[in-house]
Amino acid sequence: MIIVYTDTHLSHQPQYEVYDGRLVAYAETSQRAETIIAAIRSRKVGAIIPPRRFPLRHLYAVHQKQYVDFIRLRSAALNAGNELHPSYFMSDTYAPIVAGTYDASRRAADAALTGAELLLRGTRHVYSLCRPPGHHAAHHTMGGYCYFNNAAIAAEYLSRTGRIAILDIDFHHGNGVQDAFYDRSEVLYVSLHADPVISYPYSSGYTIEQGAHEGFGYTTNYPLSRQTNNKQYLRVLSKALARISDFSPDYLVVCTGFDTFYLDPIGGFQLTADVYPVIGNRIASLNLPTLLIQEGGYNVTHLGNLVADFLSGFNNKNG
Ligand code: Q9C
Ligand code: ZN
Repeated sequence: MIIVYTDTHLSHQPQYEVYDGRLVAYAETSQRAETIIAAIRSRKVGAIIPPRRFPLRHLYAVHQKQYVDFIRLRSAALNAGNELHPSYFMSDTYAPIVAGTYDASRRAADAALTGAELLLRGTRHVYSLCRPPGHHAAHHTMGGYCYFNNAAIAAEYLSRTGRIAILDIDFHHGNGVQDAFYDRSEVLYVSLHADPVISYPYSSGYTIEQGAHEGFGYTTNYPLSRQTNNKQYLRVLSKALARISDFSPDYLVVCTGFDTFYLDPIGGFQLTADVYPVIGNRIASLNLPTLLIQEGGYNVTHLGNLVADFLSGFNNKNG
């Protein structure tokens, strides 16, 4: 397994998100990525390389140019320590812009693209430690701590070479990824997430959303109760993996979130630490060239170990 990481994300340091009109501490902190990379290093999960720089056209393949420009120009106009809560290009109030937002988001997309390029060159497994995350970012909207949709950008790039399956195991539905490929039949999107009746993003992730036009049948949502335990989760994961296997993709992209952990401060099913290596192992058993993209996970005390456990289970697919 190759790990793609840069510390450019350290320049993205929002202090607050607006939650029902009130300022609350920003949950998507830089400590998240720091604790993950520390655990990866100490557990020797794989070689760590920096992302290569990719041209903007890869971002424009998923996002509106005006939207990308907006993030770049607004980031550049801010002084250190200042924070903009824009009125435009937003799907919610959880993605403020600070001076380092554009650079960090751009390099997160580069990390995803670097992983995709490695797969094209024959590497079997790559983990891109993207921060900020991406799966809530849509064509011209940021939201849910996301600015550029790292997974969709990588999947779009890979889709020029083959059929792509995207598995989303973040606690929240990946509305941005679903939207990007909703009417396409050569990119499958399958997501397990908290029932949107009770959880963010509320507006999408329902079973009835199955794709449109040519893409009908190529989006599959599995909304789950917050009470879901390890055994119940693994049962639904098997169904999701069977759908992916039926599709017989050339590449698999995984939106890898750890906010499914029972102690997560903003999400949380009833999943315990010992299930993460099993989840990794089961996904690896699909035997596909796989790009793992970091999404959510907010318990910084446990996050490093959860990710390292998951990646170890993934590495150990025959064990
Ligand atoms: N203050 C991802 O996991 N809700 N985004 C925050 C709590 C927003 C999560 C409410 C959740 C967005 C990538
Ligand atoms: Zn999430």
